[in-house]
Amino acid sequence: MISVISMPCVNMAVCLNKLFNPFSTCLMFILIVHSSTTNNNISDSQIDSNGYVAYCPCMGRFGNQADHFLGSLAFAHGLDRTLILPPWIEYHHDRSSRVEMVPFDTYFKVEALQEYHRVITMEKFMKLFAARVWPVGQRKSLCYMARKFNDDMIDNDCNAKDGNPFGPFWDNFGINFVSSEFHQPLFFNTQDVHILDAWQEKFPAATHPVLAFTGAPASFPVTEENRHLHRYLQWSKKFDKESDVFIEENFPNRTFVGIHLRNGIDWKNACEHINMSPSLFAAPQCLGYRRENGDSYAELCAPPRHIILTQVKKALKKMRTGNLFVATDVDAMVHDFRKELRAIKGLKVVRGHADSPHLDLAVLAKSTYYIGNCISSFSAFPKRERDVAGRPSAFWAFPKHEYVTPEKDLHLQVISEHDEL
Ligand SMILES: Nc1nc2c(ncn2[C@@H]2O[C@H](COP(=O)(O)OP(=O)(O)O)[C@@H](O)[C@H]2O)c(=O)[nH]1
Ligand SMILES: [Mg+2]
Repeated sequence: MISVISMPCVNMAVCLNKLFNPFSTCLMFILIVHSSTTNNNISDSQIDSNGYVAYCPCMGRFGNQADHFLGSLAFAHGLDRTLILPPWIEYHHDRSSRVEMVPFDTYFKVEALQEYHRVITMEKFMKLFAARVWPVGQRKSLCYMARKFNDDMIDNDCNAKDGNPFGPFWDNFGINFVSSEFHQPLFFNTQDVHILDAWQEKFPAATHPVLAFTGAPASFPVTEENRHLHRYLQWSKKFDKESDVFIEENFPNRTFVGIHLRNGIDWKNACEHINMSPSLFAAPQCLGYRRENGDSYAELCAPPRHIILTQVKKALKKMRTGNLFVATDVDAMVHDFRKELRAIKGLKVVRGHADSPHLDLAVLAKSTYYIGNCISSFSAFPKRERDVAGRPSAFWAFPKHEYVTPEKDLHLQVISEHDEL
């Protein structure tokens, strides 16, 4: 019966005809009722009675969003709520304000995350569960404290949809908020039982089935204790395969040094603030979370050309290969490598994919040896992936005493073409 009623209306003219035929109108009505109950036809056992966590990955590009993701996963795990996997927010190259939402599972396997905790893609949650679990009139946004940047914004509210990408993100799923709630003074460190209890008490699942955060419920950069969660972030079949094919085509023996050069103008500008920020961006990944290895310095953020050449040369020598893969946002320095390292036997320099940062990341993660930028959260992604897999990595100009003392500096500038390799 239902299958007859649910027959798709492939031709618009036939549909309109049916719509105005009294008998068909009745069928249409049943069809509409049927499809809306289908969405609600979720059994109680499929609903997480502990509730859900949703958030907008509204800060920064992929590297920042990935750091935030790991913290959000830990937060949902701490609260024992299902994490709704948001799409990744991508920005158009034309510098317009257009953003694109890329479903989470385009890049990563949902099943791998499920080994750690309950997760569901936002697309699936909105399609199958939202009407039942999170009715339209009961959607509240959650933020630490009121967000108000201009007079047009509402007082004492998260204004969760104000600005870009905030508005487009929730609009992508047709989500509007009826009101806001603030979670101050609570932060996201739910490993502290007092904090955890306070969250549960203030926001119980019975009254707050979905905690919908204006931004990620996590710190940036990812905290030390959450770094290991990266093991559950596994590339989707598509990216795993594409990176393998790329490696086989370019480096058939699969031995290569992978490097990340972050050198666009936005980066150079950011690096100018390094002296005012002893632990800028992803810096704790090499300087330590308690700055055990000192403060940031200019070369760590924007390594000079001679340091890059020296480190690459050392790495190729150590790995006994001439294969070099260069991923970059702007300048791959291909000409410099070919010229300055021409004495290296079998030197082959291959540049990455300007249009596919994720393919670059997947290839970097599979390199034999990796050198990244300690300050960059993009560089941090393959570093974590390699750490959990036990693969070796290094950072530009780190440790400082090896690369930037005045005497070493002089020494490093002389790169002999005739060194034994
Ligand atoms: N294709 C490609 N894009 C890159 C590379 N490095 C940086 N980008 C782009 O620049 C963005 C840098 O922003 P983000 O990921 O937040 O990292 P961060 O700014 O370096 O901390 C990335 O998301 C990419 O879009 C690279 O090696 N390859
Ligand atoms: Mg960034």
